[in-house]
Amino acid sequence: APPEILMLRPMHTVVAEGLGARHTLHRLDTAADPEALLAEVAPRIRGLAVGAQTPVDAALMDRLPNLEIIANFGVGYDTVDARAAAARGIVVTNTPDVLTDEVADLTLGLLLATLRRIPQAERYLRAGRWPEAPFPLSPSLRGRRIGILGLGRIGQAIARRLEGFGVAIAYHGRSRQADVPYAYHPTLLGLAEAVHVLIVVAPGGPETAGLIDAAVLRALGPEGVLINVARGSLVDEAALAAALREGTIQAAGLDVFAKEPHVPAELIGLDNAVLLPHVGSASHHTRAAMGQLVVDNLLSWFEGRGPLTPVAETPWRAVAGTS
Ligand code: 8YV
Repeated sequence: APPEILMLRPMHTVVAEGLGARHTLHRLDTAADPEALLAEVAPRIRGLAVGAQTPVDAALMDRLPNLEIIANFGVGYDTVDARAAAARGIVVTNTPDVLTDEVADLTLGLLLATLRRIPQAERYLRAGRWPEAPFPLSPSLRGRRIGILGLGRIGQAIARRLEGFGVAIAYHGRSRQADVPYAYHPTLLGLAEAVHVLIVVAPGGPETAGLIDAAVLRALGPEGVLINVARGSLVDEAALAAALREGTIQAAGLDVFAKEPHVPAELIGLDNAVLLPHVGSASHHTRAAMGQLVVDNLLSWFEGRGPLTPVAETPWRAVAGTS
């Protein structure tokens, strides 16, 4: 019998189309009675296709005794308890690489929008205010030092783009990286003190929760700008709103929030914040590529060729011809 796969919530059409052909796909999102469907199919489910909206915790894994693989749509997989999966011998995959350039592009767009106040300028024009007076002068990227928290695949793609803008680049992460020409700071506080812009692109989850706190924002200083394209959980949002309101930092550009899709009203009320609805990877091109990688991980697994992009917590031996 074809392997049975469960989808909890709506996902990109590429996922359902790609899986439907060779697998039996059960969809809780379109089921009349999701709980009844889950109870019926749970013992037969061997694969799970998930997006960031649904946490996959140990309790769910325990309801699926024959689960072999969890394929996550997204490079970040903080909503999947990967350690619990590892303990049960379940492989977790994510979607690295295919979204790197897209997210890096968006980050540069958000950085420039925040500094040069592009959305505010556009609102000014649409409000008919241009004839009254020119739009007020904005802060600038010129002469700034940029700090990157998390110099992984996406962080490095952002840094490569920033090189073209002629700005100094520094970074902080768990360890210094060989072969990168950027200044390493062993502490986040040290990095925040040394730069004017802090770009957050580190993984979410308990280990990084609340890293950007009041002390880091104070260190960033009155000309400081915070850009977050990672996870809202890394930032103390109340401290950030206070820092923006009181001029502790100059501005912030945020693509992610702690309780998406809820955005604190306090942030929405601030003119020095540029706020986006988590669109870092959200182009037709890149979302299709991410969906295809979810499908390809599952196809590869059920053809006995191993996962294509397993996460660090559930490593897999390299399979000849696939790496
Ligand atoms: C996801 C993301 O598409 O990849 C990630 O980590 O945040 C986005 O690209 C988003 O989580 C939707 O599931």
